[in-house]
Amino acid sequence: MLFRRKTKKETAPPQEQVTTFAPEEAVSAEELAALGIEPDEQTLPAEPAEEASPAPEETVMPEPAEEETPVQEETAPAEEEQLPEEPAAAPVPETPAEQPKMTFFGSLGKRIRDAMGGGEDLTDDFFEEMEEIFITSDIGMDTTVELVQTMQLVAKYDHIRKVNKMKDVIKKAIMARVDKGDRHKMSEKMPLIILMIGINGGGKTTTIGKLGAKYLREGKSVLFVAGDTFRAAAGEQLAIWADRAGIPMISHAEGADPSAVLYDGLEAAKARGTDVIICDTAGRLQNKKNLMAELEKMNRIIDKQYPEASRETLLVLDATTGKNAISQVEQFGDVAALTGVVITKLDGTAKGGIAITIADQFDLPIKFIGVGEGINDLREFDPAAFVGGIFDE
Ligand SMILES: Nc1nc2c(ncn2[C@@H]2O[C@H](COP(=O)(O)OP(=O)(O)O)[C@@H](O)[C@H]2O)c(=O)[nH]1
Ligand SMILES: [Mg+2]
Repeated sequence: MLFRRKTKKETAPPQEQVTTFAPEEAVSAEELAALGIEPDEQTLPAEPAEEASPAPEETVMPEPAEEETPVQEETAPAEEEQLPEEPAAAPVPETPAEQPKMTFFGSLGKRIRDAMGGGEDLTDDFFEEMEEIFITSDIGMDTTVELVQTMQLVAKYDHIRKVNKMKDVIKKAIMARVDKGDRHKMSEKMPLIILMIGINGGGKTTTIGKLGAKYLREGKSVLFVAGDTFRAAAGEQLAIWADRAGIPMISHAEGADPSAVLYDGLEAAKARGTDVIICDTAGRLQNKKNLMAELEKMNRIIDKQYPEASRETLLVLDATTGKNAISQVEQFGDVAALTGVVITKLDGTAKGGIAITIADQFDLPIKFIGVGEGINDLREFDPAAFVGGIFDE
């Protein structure tokens, strides 16, 4: 479809892509605005005196101490290794979802913070280091180059001359790629039909369970539709989540036509006045033609049965698959009109870089992130909180 914004040019060596950093070069507010960055109040350029004086803050680098604390977050899910396909065994955490500190930038965040540690002058060396950190953190070449160029522009505009003053610049550059404004929000118009698509094992069924529970907590009525009829286990697994959350579910036997299940689901939802209908699907990307036909048929059923309902089609992506997630967006983008993505398994894997790449490479908002296997381990995607996570904020 039309999501792909750029073509890859993975072959060129990184060094050749970085423009040389010339701090004195003028950057206009328009140039920043074109990148989606709101320029700060322009300070007068002639003020490097302040930067040059050995300001006492330069030694304020408390990060390493904080590195030890995040362990505390790992205590809950640190039981046994879960086998795939068996979330039945996963404990249901009864604690309500508060917003713990996000740790999905593990090594990426630490390496960025380390690179900013000294009070050195800002030169090409810093940008080359950033480039290498990005590329080795699941951030593709195109996104890396754009991030570095944006950082250089912002640094020039903001008259940043020291590497330890780069924090806001880095945040702004990443935000410019990741933040899609209101599009991160789900449609608030009820009834809402959510189709979940994505490859097997990505976390669709688990996300449906969590999302259903979330809507329920918000006072909405919810119905699950077991549209993954390809494997019996898929329906059983969704039934467990439905039980857990106390959400009704419509299902047919294994091998049934998913559209027929959806049809029944929509009839039930209309009769009950259900607010949110969440439909599972089978993620058979190997048979793209079938998948496309199946999803088209499901959409036709919705057009016919419930045209007044609002809709979301969410692609569920497993962060631990790294760059493979990119080709999944391309492939599923070909077979469905996606309205957003959910990035799962961002807990403890430190693969946050892939989220930056996906947000940058596609015109698609990240709607939710999965941060564990428990029923409360789903977060609405908040760009500022996400980017703040790099600096442990
Ligand atoms: N750690 C972690 N595991 C997850 C998350 N989301 C899903 N899983 C696990 O990933 C596996 C596959 O999930 P499932 O929902 O069955 O994927 P589906 O095949 O796309 O429906 C299961 O073991 C889930 O418990 C997450 O956010 N964090
Ligand atoms: Mg499933």
